[in-house]
Amino acid sequence: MKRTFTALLLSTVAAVAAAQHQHHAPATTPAAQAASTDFAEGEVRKVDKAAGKVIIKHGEIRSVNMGPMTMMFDVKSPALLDKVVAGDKVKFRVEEIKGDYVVTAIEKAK
Ligand SMILES: [Cu+2]
Repeated sequence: MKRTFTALLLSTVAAVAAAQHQHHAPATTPAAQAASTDFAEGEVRKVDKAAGKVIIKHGEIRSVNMGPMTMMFDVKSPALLDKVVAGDKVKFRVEEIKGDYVVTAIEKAK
């Protein structure tokens, strides 16, 4: 009995550890959905307008349950990248669209 419990406990710990590493897991809670219009803060590292991608060092993004990191995002429209260049501090909105994290709005932070 004790051995069974220990095995169960270990598998639970492993599952939790795995979940914590999947920051890109879909946000499924109603609260996260409702917060999808929140703006996150970050700093642009690279703009690739031709590819429609931008690399942003960002803070916490509550709309998609993501902690701070530097990562590449798709953008909804390349035109969104007209007004930002590498080094800009920005506010931006991220939405999860078909499993990808997509920047749907971005503006220079004042
Ligand atoms: Cu991220």
